[in-house]
Amino acid sequence: METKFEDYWEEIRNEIISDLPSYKIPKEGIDYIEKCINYNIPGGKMNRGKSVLVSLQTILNRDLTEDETKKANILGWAIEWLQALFLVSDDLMDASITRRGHECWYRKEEVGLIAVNDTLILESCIYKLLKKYFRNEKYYIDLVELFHEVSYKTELGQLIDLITAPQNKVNLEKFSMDKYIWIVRYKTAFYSFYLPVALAMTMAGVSNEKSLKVAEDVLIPLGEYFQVQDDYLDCYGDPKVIGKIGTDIQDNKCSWLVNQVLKICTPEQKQILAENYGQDDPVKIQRVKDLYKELKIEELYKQYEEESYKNISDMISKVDPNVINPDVFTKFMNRIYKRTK
Ligand code: DMA
Ligand code: MG
Ligand code: MG
Ligand code: MG
Repeated sequence: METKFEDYWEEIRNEIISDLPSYKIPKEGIDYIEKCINYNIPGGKMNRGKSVLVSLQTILNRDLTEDETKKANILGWAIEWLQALFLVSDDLMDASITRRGHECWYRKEEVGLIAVNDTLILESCIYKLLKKYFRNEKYYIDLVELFHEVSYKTELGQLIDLITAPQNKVNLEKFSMDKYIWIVRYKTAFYSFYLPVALAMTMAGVSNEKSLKVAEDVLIPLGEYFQVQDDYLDCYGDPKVIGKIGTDIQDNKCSWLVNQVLKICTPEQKQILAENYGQDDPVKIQRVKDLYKELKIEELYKQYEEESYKNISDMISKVDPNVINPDVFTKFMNRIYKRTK
């Protein structure tokens, strides 16, 4: 029977847990880490993780060996691991309530600000996994550098996301569509879209500066589209489906929706926005949502969705198949187009 992505989870977790006694760490530490890992790593959509294998298959265009399959899935789990640590810190910084249908990790009584150190432990685990499974591959250092560079970009994106949204200091002049695009490319697109494909290309031995640039040029706009969807779902998604409760309005976020308002609103509407945005008050949040409705922001989103799909399809059709099989991108796009979660 074919091994699925999820089937590698047990092995990977054991890899990390079974190594802990070598540090002579007290038993309660092992229990805590095990709980942290079980709580935060599995349970997502696993789109990012699963896409390494699909990308590798598409690039090589042949059946993969058992070893290749395993390695691609391990890299997929390493991305899920990266995603988990970004989400733990993101929820803490965004003051979110739920994630994947559960209470956010930092909100658990026994966790709180220990979550900060937990994200660092989770990050270290990625490099332990890479070492364990890839130490002897000639592309080992390329993998390590990719994870480092993409992590750095994500952190820079998170930084600007956060300092553009100071608590209780609404200043709509800080927002702009240009800044928005920069933020979402850095905080989301690199790790969610470029990384899985770049890892597969590295494994396949087809990663060089030129081919990675071709991949980046398609995957970054795709990631941008994905984050616009995330911003839309923050306001209009069903918490039961998306597994989280939106916080962008009260968090004063430079979101896609608020930037659309700023593009078309009258000075009076801008005043209403300034008075109601970025405050954790249900009445004010509703006033902002009413303004979105008045300005038909949801309809603008539907338009954007169609246009993006066309633009990205167009970009994909121009990719030279000798550099990389364009199906890699098409498959990725079709997995997220018109998503509701
Ligand atoms: C997410 O941005 C970015 C990272 C790096 C986790 P976000 O705060 O909009 O994400 P979410 O809506 O999932 O909290
Ligand atoms: Mg968040
Ligand atoms: Mg955030
Ligand atoms: Mg969001």
